[in-house]
Amino acid sequence: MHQPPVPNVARTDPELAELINEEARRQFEKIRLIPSENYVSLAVLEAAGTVLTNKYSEGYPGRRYYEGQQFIDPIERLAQERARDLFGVDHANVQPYSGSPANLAVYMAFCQPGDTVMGMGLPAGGHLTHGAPPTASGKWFRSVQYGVRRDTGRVDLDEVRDLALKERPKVIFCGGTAIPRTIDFPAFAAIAAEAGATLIADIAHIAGLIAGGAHPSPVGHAPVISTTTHKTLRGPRGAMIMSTAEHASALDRAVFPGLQGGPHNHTTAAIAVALAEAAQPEFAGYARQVVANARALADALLGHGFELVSGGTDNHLILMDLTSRGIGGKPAAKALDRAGIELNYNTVPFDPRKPFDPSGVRLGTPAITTRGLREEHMPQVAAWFDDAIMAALKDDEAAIERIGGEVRELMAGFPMAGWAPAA
Ligand code: DSN
Repeated sequence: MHQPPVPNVARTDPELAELINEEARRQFEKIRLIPSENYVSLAVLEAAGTVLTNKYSEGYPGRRYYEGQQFIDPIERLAQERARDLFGVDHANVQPYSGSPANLAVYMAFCQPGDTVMGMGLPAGGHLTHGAPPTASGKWFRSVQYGVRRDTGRVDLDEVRDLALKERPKVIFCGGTAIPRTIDFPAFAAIAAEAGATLIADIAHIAGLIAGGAHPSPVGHAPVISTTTHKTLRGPRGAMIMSTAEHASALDRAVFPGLQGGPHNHTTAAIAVALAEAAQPEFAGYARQVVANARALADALLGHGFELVSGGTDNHLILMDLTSRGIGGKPAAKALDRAGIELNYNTVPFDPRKPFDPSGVRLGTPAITTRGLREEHMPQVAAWFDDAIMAALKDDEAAIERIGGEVRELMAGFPMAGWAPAA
């Protein structure tokens, strides 16, 4: 059952309590490889589930539009201070509701509608909010997009520079959602400086790796850094914008009153807890292990003949092109899920297929690392992965079910904060 238990939900809304408990069990039993997901600690869960949700606090500590902020102000100040200390930045705004609103606030702080903005294309590994055509960032701005090289699968910095000098964007986003390689922040900073643009590092995927010293930091290169708090950073669902002192008030004004009303104080408290956890020495061990596990998993998958975009990984994430295996990303992801291995189907660079039925899958190791899996488990995960794909190609549901049972058996040995067997 879910931990902490939910006896009051069970009494007043048994149907919902059952769904919560079953989701906790599902998270316990599966090998969860979605690279943007994780397991938060019980302390983060507790903080997120408090009476802080009852309070309105529009404004910032010391400057609120509602009374009764005696305890909310120090909570938000704690979160800000811990973010500043952990990442070594001048300023941190911990109020954005999530990554997309955070990035919209960045546009609001630096751009006017119609301005030119630049980011990595979604099919190449960027994020929707980095100027993708169907989003506000693509519709309200003149968006130019860079990609990766066809031969290496890596960001083409020559293309970025040429495009930036030709188009002169107001902002350049680096970072994304399907980038398996180290982001070269100094190179992006040099390009932004030459083009007269402000560099925004979206570190949502790698924030935990940066905090734990397992990926270079953008601090000192990008004056503005946006991130979610729930991926490798292992906090609640939320976001932060960090910056140099110079940009602090423009960013604060963009978040509130520009885009948002009252901050979600229960989330702010849980972010503060997660940031304190990320400052502990064990967190650096976790971050290093995430990367070691991803490398071991990538090597094992390559050993089974799978094709990985860029040939491998430097971080927590692996992007796989399944074209040569004769299966689309979506049927593969669905079969793997039935086999107890959860990931998401994903476009790969230059994908000839549509985003809702793409050629690839995206996987990563933050969640399984939190559960305690290590390099020695990765060959088995890769073998199950291969077996499940083969079974899917042969419509062999019995084999898929057998793998699911074996996965459940393995994961039963790795405790999960948030779930415990019923007493
Ligand atoms: N949805 C997130 C991810 O899975 O990477 C990005 O916003």
